[in-house]
Amino acid sequence: MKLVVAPGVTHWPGYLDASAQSELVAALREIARAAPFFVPRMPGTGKPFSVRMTNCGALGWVSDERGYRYQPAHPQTGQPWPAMPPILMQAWRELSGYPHPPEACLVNFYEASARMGLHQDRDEQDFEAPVLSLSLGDTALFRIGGTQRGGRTVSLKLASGDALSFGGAARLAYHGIDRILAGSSALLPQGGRLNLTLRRVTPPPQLP
Ligand code: MD3
Ligand code: FE
Repeated sequence: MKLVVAPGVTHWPGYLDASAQSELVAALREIARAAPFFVPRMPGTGKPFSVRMTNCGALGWVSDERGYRYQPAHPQTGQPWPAMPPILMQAWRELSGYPHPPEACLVNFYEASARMGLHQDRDEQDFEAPVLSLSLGDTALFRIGGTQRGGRTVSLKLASGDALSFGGAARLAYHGIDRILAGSSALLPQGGRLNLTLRRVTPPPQLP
């Protein structure tokens, strides 16, 4: 079942069933073994994020004192990011409506006290492709507004297995995570929430 939450925002509650969620958690454990979670820092100030991050796919999003960017290697190991598992490529094919494959999957880990302030995702060169989010573990209270900071916002709960896509008018919307509902899921034995965002970073190849 799909719900259009706002123009460009589509929600598929329970898109991943229990077995697909477990399969994805197992794939993420392998990814985190090869590309350990790191603590991103705010450009300029160096203030740490409360969310920990890693990536899979050709490119990964990183943030440190020098700025936000996509890069092909892990900031600490220098190794290329692990490949995107087939279950993520399948979700992109089924839900994105975009004819070219994703290049980056940012994996965010939230412990119970972690938050993500309202922001826009604008480090990509291609805003034609949607961003596709998959949630695992504890439910999050997610908030989305318009393309101007300070406009009205709506809140949505994102539960384990939910998919959400942001395209068109919503691609440059402000959004953030207000809080995590600790203990709402038993998927991750130690609790917390994983969010995966699949993204196209560069424009698709041009036909001659
Ligand atoms: C709306 N992540 O990684 S996912 C992020 O739950 C991020 O970890 C949040 O915001 C999380 O940048 C929210 C939902 C989401 C992701 C990308 C968007 C919403 C979006 C891009 C444009 C508009
Ligand atoms: Fe974002």
